[in-house]
Amino acid sequence: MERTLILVKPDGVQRGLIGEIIARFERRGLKLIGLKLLQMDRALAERHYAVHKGKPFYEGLLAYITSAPVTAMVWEGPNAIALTRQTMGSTKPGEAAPGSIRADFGMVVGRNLVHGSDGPETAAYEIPLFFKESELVGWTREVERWILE
Ligand code: D4T
Repeated sequence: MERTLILVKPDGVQRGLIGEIIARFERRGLKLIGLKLLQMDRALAERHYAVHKGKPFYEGLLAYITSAPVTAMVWEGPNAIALTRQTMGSTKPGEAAPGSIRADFGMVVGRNLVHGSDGPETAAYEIPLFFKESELVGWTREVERWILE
């Protein structure tokens, strides 16, 4: 089963959209195995966004992601990374598909509400930044056979 790190970013938390965003992944059929609310500090933000260091939007991105709490989650399922990215929509809300989170709630790239790992290696790097293995819960979902074949 594939795992991915999803963040509800500070704008999503401030706007009261945590539940709405969780509901979309939950309804899709992904399984939640980790969840916490935290305030990211600069050190964690630098590690999380290390690949963007030096880009013109880097400092603004760090200021934004550390400006208020985020909700960190790990979701699990077959093809979880691609499915969650489809549910989130393209990075730029103006290019996101209607019905996606970023299209339905966002307007600009610097307030795009959610983060999701963009590949298995990224997920393997990002998940331990936010969760110890002991904080991830392996549980049996009774409706599994009605969601997965
Ligand atoms: P995240 O990492 O937030 O899920 O976004 P994506 O995976 O969809 O997009 P990304 O890594 O290319 O960008 C990371 C983060 O930087 C912000 N950003 C991006 C920005 O403020 N200005 C920009 O021009 C770009 C490309 C938004 C997401």
